[in-house]
Amino acid sequence: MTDEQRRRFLTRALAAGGAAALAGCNKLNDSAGFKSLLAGADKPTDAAFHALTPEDALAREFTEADLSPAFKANGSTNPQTPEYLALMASNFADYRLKVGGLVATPLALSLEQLRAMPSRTQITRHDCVEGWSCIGKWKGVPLGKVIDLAGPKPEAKYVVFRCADDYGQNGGRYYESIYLREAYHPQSILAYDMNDAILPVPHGAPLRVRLERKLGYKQAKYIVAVDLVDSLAGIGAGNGGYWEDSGGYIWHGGI
Ligand SMILES: Nc1nc2c(c(=O)[nH]1)N[C@H]1C(S)=C(S)[C@@H](COP(=O)(O)O)O[C@H]1N2
Ligand SMILES: [Mo]
Repeated sequence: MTDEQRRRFLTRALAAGGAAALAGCNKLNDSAGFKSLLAGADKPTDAAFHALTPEDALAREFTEADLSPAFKANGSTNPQTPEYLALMASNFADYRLKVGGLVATPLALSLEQLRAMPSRTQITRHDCVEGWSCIGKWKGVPLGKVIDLAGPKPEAKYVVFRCADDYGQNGGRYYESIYLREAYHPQSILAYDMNDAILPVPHGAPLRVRLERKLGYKQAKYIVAVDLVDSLAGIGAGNGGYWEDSGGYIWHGGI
């Protein structure tokens, strides 16, 4: 991250901490994770981060009683790309999750197939760097199971999530990425249900990722493809995600 990007990131994050509380959600600035993010923003190396919190540690899980009365939707909430409008028109019957890149067997999985796989349900807190958190219940297929079905090649190092929405005025597709090994964290799931209902459009229908040890912008919505790659160079501007490319956000995004 350049000094300018770092300055913009911290300014945004700190301004957000002072933002008004949202109905049903809480301000983020009292969260320990958020403070550790700010502390780490100066030198966000994975090694430093994982010295504080082991990578395989679980994010806290909550109970039904803790669910936020309303879960804020943020970023894209109603994608208008022709691809997405067509999927929505068929109520996602024609949706296929493509799993490709450095895999033995590229896949195209329907929602029915994804729902037939083993599932995990988790009640967790979503923390957005804009200064709000909400607790929601997510059900989905463990990301590692989907990747294992395709068979990662030995040289695969990253998982890239490709989304159906064009973000903002720039026409750039939203995307995100993580280390391949992070896909096997027990709380890394491809969620198709939220709060005991089918995942609604504002929250990423028909499929979004939940990576419960990471900040909000890593939780890619409207996922149409998962690609295994050995380098992030040449994808977007090469920083591993839409906001990493355009907002100077930290790629690791851990909490
Ligand atoms: N495809 C896509 N995924 C996205 C975004 C987006 O704009 N497009 N916004 C991100 C941000 S910044 C946040 S905080 C969360 C918001 O998820 P929610 O709408 O379920 O609250 O989605 C993340 N994933
Ligand atoms: Mo966010």
